Amino acid sequence: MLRFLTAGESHGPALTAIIEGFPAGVEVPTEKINAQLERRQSTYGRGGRMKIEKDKVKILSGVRGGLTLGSPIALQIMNLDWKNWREVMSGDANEYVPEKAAYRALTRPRPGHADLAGGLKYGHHKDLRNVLERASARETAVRVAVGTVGRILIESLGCNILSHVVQIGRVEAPEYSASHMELAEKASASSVGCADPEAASAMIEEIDRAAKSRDTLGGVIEVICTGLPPGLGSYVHWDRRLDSRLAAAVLGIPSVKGVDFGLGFRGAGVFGSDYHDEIRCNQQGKIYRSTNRAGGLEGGVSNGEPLVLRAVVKPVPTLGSPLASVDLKSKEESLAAIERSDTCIVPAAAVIAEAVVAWEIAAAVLDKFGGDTLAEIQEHFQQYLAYIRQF
Ligand code: EPS
Repeated sequence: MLRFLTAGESHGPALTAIIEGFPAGVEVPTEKINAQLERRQSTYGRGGRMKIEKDKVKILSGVRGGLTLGSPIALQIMNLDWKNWREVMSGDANEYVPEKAAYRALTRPRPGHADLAGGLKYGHHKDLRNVLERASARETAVRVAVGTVGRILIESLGCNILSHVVQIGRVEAPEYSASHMELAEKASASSVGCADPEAASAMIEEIDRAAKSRDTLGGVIEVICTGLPPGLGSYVHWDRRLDSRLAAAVLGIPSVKGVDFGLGFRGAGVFGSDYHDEIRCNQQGKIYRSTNRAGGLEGGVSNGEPLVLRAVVKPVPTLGSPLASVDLKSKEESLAAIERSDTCIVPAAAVIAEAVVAWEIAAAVLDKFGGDTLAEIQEHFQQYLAYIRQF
């Protein structure tokens, strides 16, 4: 079973992850992980924190000379902002300065953030920083590192993952007709991750407008995975459905409020005859679909078509012009706390979504083709492809 855990506070010394159940013999270059970390950081609409952090992964265990050993893989990303927070955040009572921590205490919860619910749940109402430090989307940095390890595995089997931004605020990109490769190239050349240059400029203007009025913006992203064989996931039980596992992983990204597949929510008003993808057979006897409204999954099982997943991302809840809240110290109504934050994280969410999707697909691949070494997995995979080709 492939699994991972993460630990780390936003302004703590580091983010850490431990991966368990990953096969031996996979080449994991740190540069590949760092390239994804940089993609997550360099998108338009981020705040001052991204000028401080330069995320780089350190592989602490489970990899030797670039090759996985089959043992637990420990990954670490240092928080460069830690030096400014040591006295406020240190776990070591000798370094911790209570007066400085009290000065940074947060008692006016931000609507939309985990502050209030988390403070009540864990008894942190006297200082909601104890909530926000872990609820912060900073943690997604290490999830991108973990997801990239999974991505390397599935890429070695011929799967590819890309994403693009389809909406920011009121600006929607037009439907694209480009090939997946072109879409990926154009989206990664855009600072907002949008493949359509005109829409991308309008998105940038929309973000600038929001920043000027000290407001924030959400949007919609799309992840596409090509090269998946049919048969990943299973219809036999709800928690083995690949769509339910992917949706859980993507909803686990802070700010993601909804996930759909293929036509998804847009298919609500469509007749069944215009929704479902007819099954065809070409002259060489190959079964195929001419449409992919299902988004690559039927009955919770991959069907061999590209996986297409969308996610809606809510606007960042930390507002420079704050909404009404209550000071938990005095119980008086007051404005929510203002913390340094981002205007729009939609393009970053697309990179994070790629990573968590890659991870879930890697887990599904190991469920189906499992083995302790990459060579074993590849052999099982090739055998299965040969069997599938008969149809
Ligand atoms: C975040 C608030 C901001 C973001 C942070 C997530 O951090 P800070 O409070 O330090 O300015 O920049 O995101 C990251 C640090 C990151 O690496 O993505 C929040 O409250 O969720």
